[in-house]
Amino acid sequence: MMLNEQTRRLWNKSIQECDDREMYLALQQLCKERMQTMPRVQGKRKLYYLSAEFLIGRLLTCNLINLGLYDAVAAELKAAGKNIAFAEEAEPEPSLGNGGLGRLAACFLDSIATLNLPGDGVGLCYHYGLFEQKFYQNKQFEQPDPWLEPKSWLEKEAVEFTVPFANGSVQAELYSIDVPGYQTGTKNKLRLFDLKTVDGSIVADGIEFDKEDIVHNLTLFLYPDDSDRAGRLLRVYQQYFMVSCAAQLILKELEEAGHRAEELAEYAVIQINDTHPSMVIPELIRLLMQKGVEFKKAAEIVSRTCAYTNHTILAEALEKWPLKSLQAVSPEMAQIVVMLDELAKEKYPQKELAILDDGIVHMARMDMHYGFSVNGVAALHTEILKESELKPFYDIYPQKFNNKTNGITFRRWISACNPLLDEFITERIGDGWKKNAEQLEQLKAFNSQEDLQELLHIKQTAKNALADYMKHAFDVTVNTNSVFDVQIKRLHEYKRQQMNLLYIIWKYKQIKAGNLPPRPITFFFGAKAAPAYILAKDIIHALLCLAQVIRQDPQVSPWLNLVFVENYNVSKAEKMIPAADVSEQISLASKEASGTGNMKLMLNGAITLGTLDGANVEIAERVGQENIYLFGKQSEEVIALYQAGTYSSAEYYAKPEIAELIDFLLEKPMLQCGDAGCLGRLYQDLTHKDWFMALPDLIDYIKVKEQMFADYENRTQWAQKMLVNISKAGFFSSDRTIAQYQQDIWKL
Ligand code: 26V
Repeated sequence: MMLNEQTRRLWNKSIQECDDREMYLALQQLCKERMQTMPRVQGKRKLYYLSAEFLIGRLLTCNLINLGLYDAVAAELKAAGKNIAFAEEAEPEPSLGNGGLGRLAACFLDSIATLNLPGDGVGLCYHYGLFEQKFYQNKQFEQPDPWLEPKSWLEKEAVEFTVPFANGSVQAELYSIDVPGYQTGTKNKLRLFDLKTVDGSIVADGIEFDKEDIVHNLTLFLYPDDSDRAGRLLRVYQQYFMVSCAAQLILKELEEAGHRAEELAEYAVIQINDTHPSMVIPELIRLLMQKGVEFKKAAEIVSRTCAYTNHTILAEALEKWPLKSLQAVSPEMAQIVVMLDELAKEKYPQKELAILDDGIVHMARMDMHYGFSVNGVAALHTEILKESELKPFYDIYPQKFNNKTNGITFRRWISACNPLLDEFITERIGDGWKKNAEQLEQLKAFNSQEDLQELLHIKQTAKNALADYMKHAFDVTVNTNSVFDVQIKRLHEYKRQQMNLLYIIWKYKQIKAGNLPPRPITFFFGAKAAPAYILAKDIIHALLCLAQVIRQDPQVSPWLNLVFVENYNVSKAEKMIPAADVSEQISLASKEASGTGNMKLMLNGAITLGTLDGANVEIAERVGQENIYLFGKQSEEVIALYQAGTYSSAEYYAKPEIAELIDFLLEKPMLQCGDAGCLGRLYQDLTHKDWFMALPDLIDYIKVKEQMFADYENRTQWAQKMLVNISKAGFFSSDRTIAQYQQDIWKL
């Protein structure tokens, strides 16, 4: 009944008369009204999770679930002859993140609210998000991805701040999105700042715009993680705008709660999500000094308020800005950075500990000196930080370092995206696991033939649904009897999509030679490449060309299919993950800080094929050797190889069995589908550089993958592995991660 009232009020129509879009908006309105009257989570100390990215995905389904409305509205729609899925599909997806780091922030917001902890996310309201990926002539092109509409989840707040840039001030306005806890009756908020004078009309020709027109461009796009030079200063402007707004908001709320500026650390804690918001440290100090707090005292207060999370050891990803850039954006803030550097040097004069070295500001170093906590995002990652990457800091501040293995919200990554699996679990062990995920362990006992058959049936249903989607959305036909092998993540050399490519070439050649696999295989990829990351785009090109080669080969196409899903995003993930049989987690050991897709796939009963990297290590520990397929060099060996500097890809290319796979890139079938320049560049890289060592792991990868496909044929045994993976996934709930942040860092 409640929905019918809503559609009447909003559209003066019955449910039957509404189209999908009207239905979506009615449901959105229903949620928003519920949330408006919900009280905020209360507590003494409040968390501010500062992040340049919140990859929240569509919100309707999860909000309905958390508000306890989902079943009722789904039933009401069904009674009216409608399917809620169509309304869900009418929601535009905001692309406010690059990948794992942004999606993690979104999962955390859900868990923070669900654990009834007072904590808001603070970030930027990008109008076009990252970019929409289009394939044309087997290449990636980028388009703006607008998501804002007149009626959206955003609410305008009556808060405006002035952000003082060197060359004039700009005005910021605040929007927020309610974040309801799962069955808590309370909410937090995601606060997104926008530039008042932003102007989308300056964008032309894809995603090109005047990078210097700050008063019009500042909140148009999310910076892709590997962008061009011209965008860098804009990135500093964006970051300073974000943290200046955040700092003003935090001090405003402190004051409104009746506290003094000096009491900041007692009433607020700031989690700095990677170094993108690190300038909040000098900015807060600057604002405290304006309120009369002396510099050293202000630095001490802020140091007790800020905590830093590191998400990567890749040197090229650790942010360093020329001091000149900071000065060009905000001389006052830059001056505080200089003072913080001098203060740190009084105690720690060593070069490797310097915030400011040779005119370059090392953002992470500022966080480590002037934050009270430094955490990595998986056990292995934190150990590598302590032992090598951040060792000089671990030596002087051992008490600051701690690990918080990442997690994912089960509300989205099982209840919303795989309702049949949710039901399978709940029928057997009750619904306690939704609030206490470790209870999933109890599922292990349900391993009768009947249970296992039902589990396989659920997987098959999800595969059929994905195949239907691929048909109607892309006109791509997928064999639902094939194995679904899935690699979905940003395109990066260290994640080694190119190694998967070489496997598929190997398999192609095997089939040409008459060695058929036990059953057909579909390789799914989903990945965006940063627009300026040439080699990543070359890998996409090679995969798309190979897909075409296979499609056009009547001898191979019944057995192999390579499907590269265009514009991979959260809603595509929600369709692909429940359908996956095999989860490809094949990064070069030591390079993937954690990974979170690995957790989502495991939770949905996919079996991991992976290296001992990031959280794969902890997955392997839990499921045991029989329930995961591991291969490749381990992190110590890789780290030693880099230190020795002795790796030579040419030595591997000298092996004929490897050479014939790489050579295929430049053979006639590929050249007929693609661009010799792009394919040649990839060939050159693999044969002469291969910085992320795909070749040394390749033969082992092929061997283990073959074993995996053979084992897949014992369906009962495979289902048993699926069951173990699901039952051991409880640890990877972000509720666990957040409980640990709360206990060890935030103490709210
Ligand atoms: C940034 C850049 C920028 C410059 C070029 C290369 C490059 C490569 C990687 C990155 C990623 C920066 C931080 C990040 O997104 N880390 C991811 O964080 C996830 C959540 O903790 C984690 O699961 C992923 O393993 C980690 O890569």
